[in-house]
Amino acid sequence: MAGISADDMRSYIKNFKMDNCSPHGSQGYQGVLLQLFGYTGHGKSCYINSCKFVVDDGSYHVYAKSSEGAPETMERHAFPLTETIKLVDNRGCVKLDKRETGEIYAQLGNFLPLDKPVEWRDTFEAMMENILQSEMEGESAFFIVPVFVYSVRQAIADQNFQDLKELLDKAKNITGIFPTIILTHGTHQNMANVKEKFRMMGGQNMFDLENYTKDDHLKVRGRHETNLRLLYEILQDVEFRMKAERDPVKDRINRKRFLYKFANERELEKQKEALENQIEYYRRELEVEKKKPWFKFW
Ligand SMILES: Nc1nc2c(ncn2[C@@H]2O[C@H](COP(=O)(O)OP(=O)(O)OP(=O)(O)O)[C@@H](O)[C@H]2O)c(=O)[nH]1
Ligand SMILES: [Mg+2]
Repeated sequence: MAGISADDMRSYIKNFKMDNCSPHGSQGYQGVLLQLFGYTGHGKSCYINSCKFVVDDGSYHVYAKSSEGAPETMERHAFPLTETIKLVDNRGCVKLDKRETGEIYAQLGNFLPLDKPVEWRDTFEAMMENILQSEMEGESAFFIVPVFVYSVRQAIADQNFQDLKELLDKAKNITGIFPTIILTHGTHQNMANVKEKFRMMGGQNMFDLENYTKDDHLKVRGRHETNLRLLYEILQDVEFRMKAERDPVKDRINRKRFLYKFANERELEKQKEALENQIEYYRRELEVEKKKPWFKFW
């Protein structure tokens, strides 16, 4: 690999401090939160274990439980990678409908508590409750980096393209950063096609990755380097963004504003749908009535 060596990348990651990012110092940020999100079973938990493996450079441990088949991670958990960096394993989605995406945005905005089950709820009140409850948790100011984990084993069907694009766009709106896209099962034949689709959605920071897993964690130089390079690039980007003046309090207010707007629009859409269903119901009733003989008579 040209440029920086694996050891230097590891050392950069381990010694990364908010204070050293810019002439403005830490600007009130305590650390970096890598917020992993995406479909269930696409490799979020494995990615955390892989990161710990390559950064600690010891033996492989399963920190974040992972499995094939049924959804595994139902609670948000945060795993410290270094003193400054935490990896957050968020609940994965299945359908990507408005119920799930609402909670995904709440997770991304860091408004859902850690170590508690994440439930898909879709009312305006539930979203406001998330925000209010989060005020009672100790306020910590993290620089949030959204990281979308997608398994290349699943090709992107045309009907899913728009939903995925919207998810990534909204993740950008809430965090201020277009998500880094990690493509797991990095050696799968679908890679070129999936990558092209994400590029069309606006993806720029994309990385192919073959995760280390419980059954396959023999250290391989290429895999170690790819994993380190990914973390290194993410942190370089944080450093770049920290050069500008920022304010964690304003960041959080913006995230709340986004959630409020999203929940409000979703509520209005639901009401509109209910009204349309009601109108359709009465229209059909009227048709039935019209066909009755007494109706014709009058
Ligand atoms: N070959 C290969 N297998 C992987 C890779 N990433 C994950 N896996 C396997 O895919 C399965 C699901 O991975 P997880 O990390 O548990 O997925 P998740 O996104 O955390 O899923 P949920 O917790 O259900 O949301 C596990 O059996 C992993 O061993 C990869 O890059 N390559
Ligand atoms: Mg998981």
